[in-house]
Amino acid sequence: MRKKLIGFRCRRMLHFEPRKYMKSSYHPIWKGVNTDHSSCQTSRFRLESWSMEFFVFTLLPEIFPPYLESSILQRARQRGLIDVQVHNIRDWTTDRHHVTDDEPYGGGGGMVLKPEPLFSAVEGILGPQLDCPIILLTPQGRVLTQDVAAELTGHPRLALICGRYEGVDERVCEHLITDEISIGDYVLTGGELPALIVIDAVTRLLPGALGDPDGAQDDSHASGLLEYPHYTRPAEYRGWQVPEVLLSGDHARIARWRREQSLKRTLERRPDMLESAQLSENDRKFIDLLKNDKTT
Ligand code: 9WO
Repeated sequence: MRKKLIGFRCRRMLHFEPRKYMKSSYHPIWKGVNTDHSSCQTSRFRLESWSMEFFVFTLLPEIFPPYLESSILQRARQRGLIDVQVHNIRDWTTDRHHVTDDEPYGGGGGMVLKPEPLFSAVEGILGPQLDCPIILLTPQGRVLTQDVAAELTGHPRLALICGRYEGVDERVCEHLITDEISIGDYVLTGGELPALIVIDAVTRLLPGALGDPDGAQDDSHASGLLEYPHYTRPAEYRGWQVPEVLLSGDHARIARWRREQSLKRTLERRPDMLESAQLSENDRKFIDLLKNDKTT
């Protein structure tokens, strides 16, 4: 039987109606659904007939097609689940040399992305309303998690701004950007790869993107635990055996083994995730057992 629900935390609030929009607003109506995603830990929404448009603003548009034309994202675009428009910020310069950067006020090294072409590009493409999230990819943003990705599926349109040089003029951040997202605590040479990562993480949550309408529900971060180990044929490779339980055909035993492996891995590698995972009485007993094994 297909699982009808994603996750478990917000089960009460799930519904099965297609997405609808309020007039002249980008906010979908989540009838009976909790839209306060901050209180939820994992992606757990049943999304139906979803589609999204991404507007990317970058100085290096050529980075995007190879990834967007591959595999899942290519298929999602062909199915009309997503549309990605990549715009070159440089096309919106008005000077003869198409300059997009300038020296920082106050001195110091490096160059700063000028505000005018970015404002012009975003306002020119999205219109003066700017009625969708305008996201800057920056190490100073909130960190992209499965929750954030799920939250972003609630918007039919997203603008992704990719910085270059040493930074973006602060007035862009203050007056154009509505959200800042980081993919982790490291510095890159630009926001392009983070933008692709946001598109990837969000797209695979859209129903039908993975072929299986329930596909994205079972992955590690959706359950709040890390994934159990996977095996495929052959049953023995270089003398290494697939765990016997997986060949047993005993589905209850397999499910229990997988759950225990997930718990064990999460305890070993990401104990922080256990704090917020939804655990049964049996899960807790098993974890206590593991902890005792370690200390004795
Ligand atoms: C770079 C930076 C370094 C230390 C503290 C704050 C910082 N902000 C930025 C920044 O916004 N940089 C712009 C985009 C321009 C230079 C290259 N950019 C960038 C984005 N480098 N790294 C990222 C990034 C984006 C999302 N998640 C991780 C890294």
